[in-house]
Amino acid sequence: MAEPTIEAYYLEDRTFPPPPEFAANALTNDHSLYDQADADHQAFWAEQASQLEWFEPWTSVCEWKLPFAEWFVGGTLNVSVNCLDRHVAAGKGDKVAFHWEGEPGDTRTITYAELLDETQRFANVLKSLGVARGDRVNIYLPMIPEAVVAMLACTRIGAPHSVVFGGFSSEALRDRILDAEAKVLITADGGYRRGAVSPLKPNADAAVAETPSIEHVVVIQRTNNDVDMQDGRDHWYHEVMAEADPTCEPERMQAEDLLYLLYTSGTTGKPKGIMHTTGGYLTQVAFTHKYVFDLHPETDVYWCTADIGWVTGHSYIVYGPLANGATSVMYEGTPDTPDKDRFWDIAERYGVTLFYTAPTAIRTFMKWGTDFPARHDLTKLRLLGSVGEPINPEAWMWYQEHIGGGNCPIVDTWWQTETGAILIAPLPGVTTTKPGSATHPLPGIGAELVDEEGTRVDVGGGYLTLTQPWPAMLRGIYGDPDRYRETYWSKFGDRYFAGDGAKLDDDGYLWLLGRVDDVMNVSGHRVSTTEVESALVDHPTVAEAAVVGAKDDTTGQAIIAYVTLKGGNEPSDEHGQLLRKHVATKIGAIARPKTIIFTDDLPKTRSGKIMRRLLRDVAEGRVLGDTTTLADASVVEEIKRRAAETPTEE
Ligand code: 7RM
Repeated sequence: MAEPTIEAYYLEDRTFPPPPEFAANALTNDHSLYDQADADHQAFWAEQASQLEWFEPWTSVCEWKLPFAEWFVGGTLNVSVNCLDRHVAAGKGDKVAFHWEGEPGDTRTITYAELLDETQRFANVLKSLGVARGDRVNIYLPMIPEAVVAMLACTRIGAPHSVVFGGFSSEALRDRILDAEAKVLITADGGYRRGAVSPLKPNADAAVAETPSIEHVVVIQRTNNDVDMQDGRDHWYHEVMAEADPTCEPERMQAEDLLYLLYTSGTTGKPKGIMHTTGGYLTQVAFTHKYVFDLHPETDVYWCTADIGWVTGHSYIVYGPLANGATSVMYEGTPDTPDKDRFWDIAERYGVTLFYTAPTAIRTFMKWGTDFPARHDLTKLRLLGSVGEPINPEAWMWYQEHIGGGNCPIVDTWWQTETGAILIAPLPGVTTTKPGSATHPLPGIGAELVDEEGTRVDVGGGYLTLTQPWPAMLRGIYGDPDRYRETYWSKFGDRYFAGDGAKLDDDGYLWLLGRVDDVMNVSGHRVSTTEVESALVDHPTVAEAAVVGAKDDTTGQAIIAYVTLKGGNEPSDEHGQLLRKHVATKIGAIARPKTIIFTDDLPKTRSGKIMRRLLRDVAEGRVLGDTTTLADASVVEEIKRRAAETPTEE
C-alpha cells in the first residue's frame, strides 16, 4: 500500500501585498512576465538570454532529451565579458563592484575596471601555469576579493572551477580535487574568523599530497601566518600577478560548455559534483537576480551574506550581481565579531538597500535580541531575502519588523545547488506574500506537487517536482550519469524530483516543508518537521527548534523537539508542558511533541542547515552517523547529555 502524502496544516493566514511605493517603482508590477512565459516558454527564455552579450547567437533555444537539457545551442559567449568588459565598455568602469570588508575591519573598494584588470592578469597567470580551456581548477579560499577574481579568471579562459568551502577539511578538499582531477589549486595562507587566523595552506598541503593531478598551487597572502612553499609547485599570488600580462582575450565558449562543478553531499557518502554550464546558467542567474531582488543597479547596494563556497555565493554574490552590473557588499567574517551588531554596522555604513541571508542567521539574530539591530540606522533597506531552509513565519515577522522596519517586502527564495538559480519566490512588486510561504514558481518555471503515485496534488501536501527544463538546471553529476538519472529523474516519471515536501494552500501558495527524509510518520500521519518547528518558534520564548521523529512502539514515530530558548528564559519541565500544549493548539494533538529537550545550540551544517539526521541518531540512542559536515562537533555531545537528563511524556 502506498504511504499517505504529507499532512498539510495551515498555520498562517496573514498576507502582505507589495508596499504601494515599492510596487510603483518596481521593475515589474504586473503579471506580464508570467503571461509571456506561459504564452511561449522558449521565447520567454530567449528574451532573457538576449540580455547577455553573445559572440554568436544560438540556433536552438532548448533541446530536451530527458533527463538531459541543452540550452541556447550553438551560441557562444564568455562569462567574464558579460560580468566585466561589457560594463566597462558602457562607461561603468568606475562603478563599484564590491565594497569588501575584512573581519579585522580592513576594507577594499573594487571597481568594475579594477576587477577586469585583475581578472585578465590572473587569467594569464593560470595560462602560464599550464591551464588550458576545459582543464579544471580548484579554489579553496576565504571570503576575499581574490576568490571572485579566481572564479572570473577561470571563466575567461574556459577552465571550469570547483570551489570548495574554506571551512572544509583537507580530506573533503582532497576528495573533491580527486573527483574533478583539477590541475591547479588556488588557496590562501589563511582567513580571519571570529577574531583569529584560520589557516588554509596546511590543509591545502595535506590535500595536495594525495592529489597527483595538481601541478601548481597559487597562494594568496591574507593573514601572513608562516606557510611552507614547495619550490616549483607553489607560487605567491602577488609575485606571479606582478609579472602577468595585463590583457587576456576571452575564450569564446559554447553555451553548453562546463562553467563549474560544485560538490554537494548526498544521502550516501560520496559527494556529487553538480555540473553547471555557461549560457543557460548565466541567463537565469541574471534574470532572477534582477527581478527577484528588484535590482536598480545605479542606486542599490546589494549584500548577500552567503559564503562563496556555496551555490548561493556562486549565483548571487558573483555571477548574477556582476552580470547585472550591481554594487555589492562582501564581508569576510562572522556576524558576532567584534560584537553581535557587525552585520547592521556594515549595512548602515555602506547603505545596503537589498539584503539576502538565511533563516539560520535570522533565528540567531532573534536569539541575540533586538538591541543589536536597533543600534543602527537600517532605513536604507528596501527589500529582504531569505534562502537555505524554510523560514518559520515567526522569524519572517521578526525579520520584517526588526530588520526591515516594517516596510520591506520579503522574498523567500526556494532553490537548490542543482537548480542553479531561484525557482520559487515572490516578485516583490507583484506578489502578495504570506509569512513562511515561498509563494509561487517564477515566470518560466513549472513546479507541481504530486502524491506517492505521481498524481498531481492541487491542494494539500505532496512531493515537489519540476515539470519543465529550466536554463540553469544541472546538466548532470560529474562522471556519473546513472546517479544523475537515479537521484532526480526516477521517482516520478518525467518529472524532476527535488527531494522536498511541500503543500499548496487553498489560495495556491506553496509552503516548503523540508526534505522528505525529514518528514515524520506519527500514527500513520505524515507530519512535517518544519510545521512543528514553526509552531514552536511561534511561541514568544522560543528562538529556534529542530524536530525529528524517533521510533516509537505505539505510534510508529514519536515527535522529539530540540528547543533553544530566547535569552532570559529558563528551561523547566513546566515550560516543556507549555510548549507541547502550544503546538497542540497551533497544529493539532497529533503534532504534540512527546519530548522536548532544551539545548543552547543545534547541530548544523557549515551552511547553516539543521542536521536532523544526527538528532534522530541521538533520539534513538544510535551511534552517530557521518559528522564530517557538521560546523561544530561539540554541539552534539552537549545535546546527548541534555537528552539523557530529559524525562519523556507518556
Ligand atoms: C540554495 C540552497 C537546497 C535545499 C532545498 C531545500 C532547502 C533552500 C529554501 C529551502 C525552504 C527555502 N541550495 N531550501 N531554500 N527550503 N524554503 N526558501 O540552499 O543545495 O544547499 O540546498 O535547501 O530543502 O532542497 S542547497
